[in-house]
Amino acid sequence: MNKVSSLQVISPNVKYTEDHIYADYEYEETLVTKKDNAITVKPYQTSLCIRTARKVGRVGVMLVGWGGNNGSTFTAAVLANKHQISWNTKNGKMEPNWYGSITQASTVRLGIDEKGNDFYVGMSELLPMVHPDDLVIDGWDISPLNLAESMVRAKVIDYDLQQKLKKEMATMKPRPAIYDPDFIAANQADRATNLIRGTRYEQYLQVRADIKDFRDKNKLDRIIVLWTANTERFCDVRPGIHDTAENLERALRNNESEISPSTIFALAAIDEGCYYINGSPQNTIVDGVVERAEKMGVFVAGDDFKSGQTKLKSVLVDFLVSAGLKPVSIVSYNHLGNNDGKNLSAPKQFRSKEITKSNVVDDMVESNPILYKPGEKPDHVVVIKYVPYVGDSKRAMDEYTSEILLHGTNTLAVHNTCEDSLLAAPLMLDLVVLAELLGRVHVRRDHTHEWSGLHAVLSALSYLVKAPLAARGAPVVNALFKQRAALDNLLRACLALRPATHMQLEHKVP
Ligand code: NAI
Ligand code: DG6
Repeated sequence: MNKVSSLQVISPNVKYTEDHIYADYEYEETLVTKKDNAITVKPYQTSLCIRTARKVGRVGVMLVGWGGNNGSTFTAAVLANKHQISWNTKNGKMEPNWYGSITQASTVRLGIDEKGNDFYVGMSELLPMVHPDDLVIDGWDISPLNLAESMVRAKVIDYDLQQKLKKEMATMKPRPAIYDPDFIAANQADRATNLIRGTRYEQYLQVRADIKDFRDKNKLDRIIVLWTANTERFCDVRPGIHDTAENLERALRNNESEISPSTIFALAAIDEGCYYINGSPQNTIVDGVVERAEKMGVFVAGDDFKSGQTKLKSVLVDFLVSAGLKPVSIVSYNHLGNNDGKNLSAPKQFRSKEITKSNVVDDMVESNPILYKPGEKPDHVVVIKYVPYVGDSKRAMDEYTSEILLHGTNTLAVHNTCEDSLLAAPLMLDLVVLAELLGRVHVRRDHTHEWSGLHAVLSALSYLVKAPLAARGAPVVNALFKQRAALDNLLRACLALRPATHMQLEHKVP
């Protein structure tokens, strides 16, 4: 079970009842207007009541692509931690951990102690969150291999740990899935033998039946469906098909070929009251899906886990631009040898990934008109090569060239060996844990208003993805530590705690 936090906020703005945490929160922003060359700044405040349900309930995770490297590694990590399984390696006996998970292995600055020193707590201690040990896992895969066979195929988990997990993972078998060869690389065809047959609408109904079956058998209160299947090509978004929930449903019933398997999974999940999270780059969550999620009062989030090379990119470019240095050339090369890399060796699937790996610097560039003229961007190239020998151990090599004082240049060259699935699995956990928590958060202006959930597009999870989805009209933030601060401060707000400013005025003002 989770280390139940003894954290208690003593404040006139926080009230604990048996079922909820109530927080009266003053949200402050600054309104800036610019007219000609005159800039005026006007602080404003919005009072919010925030309610967090304390009961977590039974939480299920259904992975689309369960038999993949990420899915089998995630499952192995949950079981190894749950059963506290140790294993032997050439470097000695190893114990399980959740390194790489911000909910399980990172801390949030809470404030200062009586000596004026910063005080940190584990993120999962701030508010009641589902514990990884309590997650119930299921899912689908076009490949028929059970999870033990999938783990062996993935070649990610140490051999001795595999041996200790095999028995339990062999009992886990992915449900037949929706396969459309038009959306993933042709080189995936040999895996595609565990399939839901029939029209797209019949497939949708089967996925809904699977979710019902999983919920009823395990008596679940909340299910989160997480896509960790192969990258699809972008679907050609068409008015009259993808633009509204009604059109999407009609098109589905008409077996429209431009509705992707991932969009069918998303619709089925949403219609079963599940949250749907897209761990891959394709444009699954079209407007019709968002509208459906809004009507059903569930979350959608994505796109594309941000696990290694791109995560570093969003830090380095933020550092350079905020230091007044001008990145003018970014070259992101990588090669990998897992099945993801095999699928991405096809042009249309590569294009999906190229988009999400490239757009991640846009907000940082646009934040500094001193360095960049309107529309000006660094040269930015993404290269992905499939080299079977290296397997899941992706080699990322990046070069960042920036203009510095008096048109000098600085070049950063980085070699980053990303064990892709060992980096992605903790993010999968965080996406599930945080989505489940934020589903128990409701807000209202004051007692004269009804409580409402957060917006259906859960942009609060942007720290974990490359191409964050946001509510219509909302700005997209990719700078990693802005994303992290936004998340930390949202969790603090649920306890009526002001945003962390790191000003340490206690030590600056006499
Ligand atoms: P993988 O190829 O090992 O696993 C994908 C699984 O999905 C395979 O078992 C395949 O049989 C299955 N599959 C394909 N189409 C399906 C469908 N329509 N329904 C159900 N199952 C289907 O790939 P890996 O390494 O696990 O990555 C999974 C996804 O996560 C990929 O899209 C990848 O781009 C994305 N991703 C991976 C990251 C990482 O590994 N660090 C980080 C960011 C994104
Ligand atoms: C090619 O890089 C394979 C991709 O699936 C990436 O490994 C994956 O998207 C992780 O991306 P990044 O850029 O965050 O390491």
